Amino acid sequence: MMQNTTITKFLAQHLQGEHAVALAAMLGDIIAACKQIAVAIDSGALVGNMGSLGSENIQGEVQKALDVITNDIFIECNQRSGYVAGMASEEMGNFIEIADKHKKNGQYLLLFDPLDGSSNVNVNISVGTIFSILKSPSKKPELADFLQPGSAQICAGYALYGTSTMLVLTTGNGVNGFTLDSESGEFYLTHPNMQLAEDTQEFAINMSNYRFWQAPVQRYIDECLQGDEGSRKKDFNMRWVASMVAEVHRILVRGGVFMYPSDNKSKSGKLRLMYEANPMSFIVEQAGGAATTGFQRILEVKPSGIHQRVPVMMGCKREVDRIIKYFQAK
Ligand code: P6P
Repeated sequence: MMQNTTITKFLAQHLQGEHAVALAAMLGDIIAACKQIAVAIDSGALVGNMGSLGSENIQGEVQKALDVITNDIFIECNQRSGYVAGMASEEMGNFIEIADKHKKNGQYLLLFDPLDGSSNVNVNISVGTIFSILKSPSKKPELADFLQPGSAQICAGYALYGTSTMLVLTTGNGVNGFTLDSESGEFYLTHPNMQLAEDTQEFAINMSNYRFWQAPVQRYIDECLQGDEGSRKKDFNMRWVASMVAEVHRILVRGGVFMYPSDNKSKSGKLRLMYEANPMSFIVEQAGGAATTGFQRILEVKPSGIHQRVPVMMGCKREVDRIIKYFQAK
């Protein structure tokens, strides 16, 4: 059944409060960027954009051509509304201040991972864009202005470039999902008021890191693997796509828990707080789930740097609460 609520109509009906006008304008630009990114990815192999550039980003990760292309698309599109005063991206060492002529309207900060899971792009597995919007204390933002806890976000969302292109977002009043109709170029409301299942029997973790995990993580996974013969008294399924956007989306739709804990290999974990963990935690909590580092609520972590990494365990609240209990019992 074809939906008839476009994302533009939905936002006009539902955005409220002091940021409503600014959010409508900024989300319009984000939607335009995600549509362009979807086209760039779709035609990637056809125009020779699937390769690596041989350069590394600030994370020390080899940059794909599409990492840079999508980063440039996001920057160009998100200067149009005049509300964004500064941007920070996984692909850029420092934040960028937007030129005065492009920020006549207001002062917000946009943080993003333009192509999360990009190592999957040349094997045709789903990838995504993650974004987070903060209020900026000034029109000339400094680094400290970006370093706000995730609880300060006014909007967060992701685009998932999968079997269909979707946009899922929250502004603090629940989570809603929209699917792109490639013929009309419109995003339509297809997943209203997304709510995480209370229970689950599915976990997502990169099992190859088992020997590096801390004891509470090994305990939780061991119990899942023991299935109905162990203390959980039910069998579990495992998934690992190596694309956080795809994992979190699956969890929003059918439940589960996603884990990228810190371990003896990466003491702070792998995922970045500001433009991966925080926006995804905001979405998961707004859908009734929970998100923890093992020691504290991710949204309460006081950032120390734009590219700071944190341990991430998020999803069904009952499972996350169990994991927290194991860290406390450690
Ligand atoms: P690994 C993608 O590079 C990413 O940042 C997340 O999207 C994903 O969940 C994780 O890293 C995958 O990491 O170590 O399994 O390749």
